Amino acid sequence: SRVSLRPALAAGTPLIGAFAAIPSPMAVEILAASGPDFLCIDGEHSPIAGERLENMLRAAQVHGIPALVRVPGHAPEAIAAALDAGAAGILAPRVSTVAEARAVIDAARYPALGRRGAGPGRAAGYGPGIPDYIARANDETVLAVQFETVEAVENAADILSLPGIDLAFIGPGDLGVTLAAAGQPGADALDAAISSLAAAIAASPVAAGIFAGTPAEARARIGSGIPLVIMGSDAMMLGEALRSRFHAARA
Ligand code: 3PY
Repeated sequence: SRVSLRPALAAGTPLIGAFAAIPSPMAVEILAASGPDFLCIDGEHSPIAGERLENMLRAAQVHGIPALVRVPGHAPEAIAAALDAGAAGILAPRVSTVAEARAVIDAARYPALGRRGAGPGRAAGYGPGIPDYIARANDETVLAVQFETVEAVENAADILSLPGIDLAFIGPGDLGVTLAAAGQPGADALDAAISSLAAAIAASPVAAGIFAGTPAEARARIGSGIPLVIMGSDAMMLGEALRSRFHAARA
């Protein structure tokens, strides 16, 4: 059964999730059973696509947890494949210009908003549900764009004025890297860029989200008015838990 994050995003409900980066339906089941509001399967930085992606989506659905998919880039084929496989929505990485945002909207939305192809196999139950799915998908699937470059900070307001985007997700890691490359290293420049993005998003009808490395950071972001947080990944948390256990056993 399809679950939709859209009402929660529209209401500004705090939503805490994590990246599913381990390319395994079993890892998704462990993550989904651990209490997230949603999860985001990471096809950008992990080797996840095709049938494996489909099985990871199935695993999340077994537990009733909405699963977004971070696609590897802006290729319409990858965006359509994730949505057709039953993703609750997609997160497009590195959206920095209006042209890039338009390309992603085109791929993720059916006409008139975009040009998504009408073959939603698994997402529509493989058959009679297709017309109904196509009629509802623009209102029910999530299109999230990731702001993570200096260019995105400059273009955020213009990008957010385009119809069809539900969520703007801030990536502090890449943002810090691109700020440093532009001659603005350090925490203060990063904080200023994040504040500028958060203000642009707050002034738009689009919901705000951000990556957080720790529970304390997640709480602080939610307290600052950014309701959706992706708190690390299953791979990071597995490493963290194992390191702490080995360390404790040897203490
Ligand atoms: C970033 O922080 O840049 C990320 O991509 C995390 O999702």
